[in-house]
Amino acid sequence: MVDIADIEKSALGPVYPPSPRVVAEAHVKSMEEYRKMYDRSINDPVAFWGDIAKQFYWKGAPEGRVFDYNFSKSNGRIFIKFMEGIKTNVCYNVIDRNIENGLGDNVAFYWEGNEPGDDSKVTYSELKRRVCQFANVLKAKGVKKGDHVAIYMPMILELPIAVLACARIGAPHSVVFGGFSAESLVDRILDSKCCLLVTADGLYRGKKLIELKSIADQAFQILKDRNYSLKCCIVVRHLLEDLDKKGPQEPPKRPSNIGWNEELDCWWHEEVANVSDECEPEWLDAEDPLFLLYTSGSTGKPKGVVHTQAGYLLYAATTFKYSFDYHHGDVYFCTADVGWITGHSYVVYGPLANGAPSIVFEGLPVYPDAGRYWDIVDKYKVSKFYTAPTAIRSLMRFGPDYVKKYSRKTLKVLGSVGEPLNPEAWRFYYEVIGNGECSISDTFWQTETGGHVLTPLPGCTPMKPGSVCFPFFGIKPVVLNEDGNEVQGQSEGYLAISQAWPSTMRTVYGDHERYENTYFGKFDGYYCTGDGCFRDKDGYFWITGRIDDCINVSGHLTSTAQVESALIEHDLVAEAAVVSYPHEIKGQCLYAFLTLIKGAEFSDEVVVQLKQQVRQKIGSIAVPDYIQDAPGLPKTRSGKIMRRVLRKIARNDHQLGDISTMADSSIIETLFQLRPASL
Ligand code: 6R9
Repeated sequence: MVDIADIEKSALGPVYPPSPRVVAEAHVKSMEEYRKMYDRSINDPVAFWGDIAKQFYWKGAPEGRVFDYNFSKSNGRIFIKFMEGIKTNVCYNVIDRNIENGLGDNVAFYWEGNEPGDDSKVTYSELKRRVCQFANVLKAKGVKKGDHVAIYMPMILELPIAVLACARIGAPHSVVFGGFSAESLVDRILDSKCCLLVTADGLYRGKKLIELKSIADQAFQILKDRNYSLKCCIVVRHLLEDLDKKGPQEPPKRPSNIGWNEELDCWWHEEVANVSDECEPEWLDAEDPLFLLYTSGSTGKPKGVVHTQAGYLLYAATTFKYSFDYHHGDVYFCTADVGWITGHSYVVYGPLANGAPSIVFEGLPVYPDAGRYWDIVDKYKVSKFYTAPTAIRSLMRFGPDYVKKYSRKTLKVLGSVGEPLNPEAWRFYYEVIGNGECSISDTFWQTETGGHVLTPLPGCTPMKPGSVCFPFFGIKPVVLNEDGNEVQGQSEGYLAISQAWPSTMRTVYGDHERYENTYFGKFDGYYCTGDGCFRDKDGYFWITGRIDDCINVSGHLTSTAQVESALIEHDLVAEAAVVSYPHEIKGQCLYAFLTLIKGAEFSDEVVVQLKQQVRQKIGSIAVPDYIQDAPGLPKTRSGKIMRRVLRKIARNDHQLGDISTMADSSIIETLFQLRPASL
């Protein structure tokens, strides 16, 4: 959580004027112009989005109201409908339409591999051919409109190609981040009933080999045990191809052992060799689903967030254009993995919808050294750059020399997303990385929102370090108090949104009730973000952090309940409670309190086993940094674990506040004494 007192201090200044480098060409040149556009987007959304929609391709016309929604459970079912009745295809709009506009020979994606020097690129025309080929492969495997396809891949070009091929044939994709475990992959495949998996032999992250196919094989075994079968598994020959091209290397750059199931597995390169490179897009309703993407839920089970065609396309395209002030000729680099929403909206759909070249980067910010991002920036002449605070903070630790080694003279806009960008990191980003000449876009949004919700606009918004500034077009944010009443002026409270925008998530896949309860249940009539915020006297928004049971680790939301249930599955564990703990680089990390079963002894060995268990059940991003012995946990009389108190104990803060509801406070002193020695 960000401290309100710190925010209040930052809110008083300094304010950074829009950077001169971007002012001259900015799409929105003044706050006055922003307000005019913003007011129209709120008061007449149909006209506002209707004008933007004219650049895209549609068949027919919407039936009934162009934009219709209900945000209030007391009025019945929650729904959002945008341009329903019109037909379109997102893949056609982000590829073919650009080719028709003369961009066929322009680069759509640059690929930069884990190893410097390992790179490639694809133009819009080539991309169309490759996407059509893969779309035909999917069709040949029996994938039809409405079927779900799971994608579990490294950051290689085949990843956006698979995504776009799904969009072309109307088969919603469900991308599972390549760092997730076999069990997480299984949970997602089962929940969304995917019929096919696309994966790769493996990848290197820095020097670490990740054998993706063998993790997928473990997943198949679990699926088989649960009587679930896939049509097929399509495997990209990524590391092995490297071996074919360059010969054996030291260390061997390939998975040690690729399992192969003749009935299920097939090679991507063999399949695409046998099909046509033309594929008529499937014309879909504006409200047909485009993709599912899982996000952590506070009750533990991940939620399949559903986005649809038209609204998502228009919102991703428009936010990309304005939040990064994109112009023809810009080269854009977003460091996010396509396994997360940022990769969906701002590596794939948003940039392509604008005909931009987007960089797909396979590697890490610190490999081979901490200058890698800036090396890429100079190599491709990147002008718009988008990353996460955790990366900025980790590079900050390496000092300015790694940055200054590179010219970075093409940079204009520096974006940030995923968690609060604290003022210190903001200044490093602005002064060191951007040489004090670039605009910072700290963009607040969520998987559920599809695109940016609060952000400054480059060349327009005067910036306050640490603030996400103002709402994007179409977003009507409100600050609510505990009772659900809107508070005005300078205020602190729950960040909610009072009117639908085109890319509001439509449902939780398979559980509309959970969707209604999670996002619309707390405050009737509002979409509740689950984040706390502060609005200062000038109307600037500041995000204070999650107010539910999710913790933001390195920009990835992790559900404490899910980690707790992974820990509890261990034979020796009776009870577990996970809280956040500040971490210099990750922003926050996980701190677990464990009560072992009677007679079991807490030891380093148990800690190692438990970390291993979480890694296997969820993935390494969910592994707690600290695990402490807890012979008992502080609980309310109704039996609820008091995580608020555990957070204080983890921080060695003896000011516990009101503990009158605690059933038995005798355990507190013991817990303070058992804090790990490493703290
Ligand atoms: C895009 C993405 C969403 C949660 C969100 C909030 C946090 C994202 C932020 C930010 C402060 C920012 N968050 N951007 N907090 N400042 N600029 O990250 O989606 O993975 O669904 O996470 O991330 O807590 O609610 P997602």
